[in-house]
Amino acid sequence: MNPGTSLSSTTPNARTIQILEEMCKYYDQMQDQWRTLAYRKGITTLRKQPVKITTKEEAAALPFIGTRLAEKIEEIVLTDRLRKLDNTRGDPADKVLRLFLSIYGVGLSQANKWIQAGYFTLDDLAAKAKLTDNQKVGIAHYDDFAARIPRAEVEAHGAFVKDYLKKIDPGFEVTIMGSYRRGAKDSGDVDLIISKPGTSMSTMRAIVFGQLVSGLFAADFLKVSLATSHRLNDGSKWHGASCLPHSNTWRRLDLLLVPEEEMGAALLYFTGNDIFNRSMRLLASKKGMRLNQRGLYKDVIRSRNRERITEGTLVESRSEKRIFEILGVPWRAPAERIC
Ligand code: DCP
Ligand code: MG
Ligand code: MN
Repeated sequence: MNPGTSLSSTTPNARTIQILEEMCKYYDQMQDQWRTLAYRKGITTLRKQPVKITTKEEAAALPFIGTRLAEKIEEIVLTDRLRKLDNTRGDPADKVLRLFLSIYGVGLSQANKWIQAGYFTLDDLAAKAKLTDNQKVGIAHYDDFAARIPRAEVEAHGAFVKDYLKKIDPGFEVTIMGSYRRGAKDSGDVDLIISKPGTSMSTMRAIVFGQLVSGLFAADFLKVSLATSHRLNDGSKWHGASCLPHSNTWRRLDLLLVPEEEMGAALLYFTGNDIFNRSMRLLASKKGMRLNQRGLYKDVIRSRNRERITEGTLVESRSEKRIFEILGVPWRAPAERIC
């Protein structure tokens, strides 16, 4: 997944970490965000230990490891396995749920509805379920979207978009983001920031969502647009799939349109990872500030239950480094932004 993972074999807790990572992956597939986060934090702590952690008392004394995770660590050391993980692996209902949850854009409530309707396979869904357009694409290209994309191919998708856009307007810049910018050897999708210095959003929008996207469809590089929720999209995003010439594997592609003055905040957001972003946002809110993909804001007034009352005033959005400085966080290179 990330370059840090390969280091795990050199720690005295390598075997424990390996099994905890499998459990964490299971919770991630189940879209159980809390347990996924708890496991990731616990694994990070464990990876830093210079000695092997063998008892639940030793484990529970460490940061981010609660009693239940501590008990699991002891169980792994004593038995070389984790019953909970073995149980989930054997459960067929669970397997179906994980299959459905791994379809692009499918959440827990949709997956459970399908199970209650008696569907067990992707073929069942394709033949019998009433599907949205996104779900149809997610099922038809299930294997494509589940496959990791090698780093060189991520680069090729980025280059295709960049070359095409430069022909329309050489002033545009295209930057590959997400796990690629963190240095990952392969990625789940291709994330691109598109920007033209000194140019308004409306002008960029007209060129990118007008000429670029339609041109890339005509070139048979883009294959489909995937609908995004209006709540999450302010007209700066495009989601869909692309395919290189002479290939028939569709890849998920995300475009983010960014005005020059917001580039720092956008770089920070789109580099991730998502957990790192969450911790930066939490830190901002503890300092009375607010961080999102457009900027860092101060003087944000919140009610007693932390609900935001005012938007606050913009402090910084151009420079990624300045956002770290203002938040009092030592700079972390993209490859180190893994929690
Ligand atoms: N992001 C976020 N919160 C989300 C989704 C995304 O903060 N709920 C940010 C951080 C991510 C970046 O956007 O790193 C790109 O999102 P991806 O889902 O493409 O995730 P990655 O690129 O990090 O990993 P992958 O290789 O799986 O695509
Ligand atoms: Mg990505
Ligand atoms: Mn993405």
